[in-house]
Amino acid sequence: MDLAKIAESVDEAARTATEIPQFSDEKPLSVEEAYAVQALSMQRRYARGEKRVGIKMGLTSRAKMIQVGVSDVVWGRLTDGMREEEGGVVSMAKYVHPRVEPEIAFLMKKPLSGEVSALEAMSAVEAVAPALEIIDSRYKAFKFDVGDVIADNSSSSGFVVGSWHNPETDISNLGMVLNIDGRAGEIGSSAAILGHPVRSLVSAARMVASAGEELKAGDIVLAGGATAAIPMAVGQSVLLEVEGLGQIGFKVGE
Ligand code: 0L1
Ligand code: MG
Repeated sequence: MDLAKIAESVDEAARTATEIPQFSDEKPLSVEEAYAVQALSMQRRYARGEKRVGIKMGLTSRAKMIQVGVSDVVWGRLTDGMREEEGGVVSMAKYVHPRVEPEIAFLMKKPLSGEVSALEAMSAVEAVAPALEIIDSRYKAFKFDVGDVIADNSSSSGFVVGSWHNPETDISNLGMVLNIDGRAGEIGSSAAILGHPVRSLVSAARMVASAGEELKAGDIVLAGGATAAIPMAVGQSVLLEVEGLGQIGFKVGE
């Protein structure tokens, strides 16, 4: 299998916001091959001038793991080009069929990599914040297997981060409400992220290490969705309220 060709195909699909057939229709990618494709496709973005700013963790809830048929979380890379402005307008033209989900973000103050305890992970955190992830599978009808989704940067496509708070804030069980046009669309808790968002950070350290990388000081880590994702549509007002961490949102434009 030509992994560089597959990487070019997912990168072009993301760059041009064009849907493509899933690769598993022809021949499924193994998890190892899929992460190699992801790394190659991200090299193409970096070559165009985008900078890596952190990582996202995905499939961090039991429900999503079962849906995609996996027993471990997945991860993807975040770049500065994916960052959307808090309170700004997100253009649908940049995306294929985007969905938004409520998350918690970590800001790293020290490098972290490998097998670490929850305590070690939290001691490397500078701050925590409410966040919104815009996931956008490049595959037709948002249909994929685990290899497809990892190759497609784990559906990572956009994100918004709110104001940073003290890392000692108790984030174990914060109420999270994702409002669309002033009405609660999804209601959940940060506890839905692997039981506690710090578990996602522990997994992040393990997974980047297996790719020969580390979380660096200044990196943002998106811990994973606390509820199901909501499909975005032009004209929507999206607002996330996180107990104790405040509100963030954006409007959806053409
Ligand atoms: O962030 C996520 O949990 C999404 C990971 C990929 C699966 C999907 O696109 O729903
Ligand atoms: Mg997510």
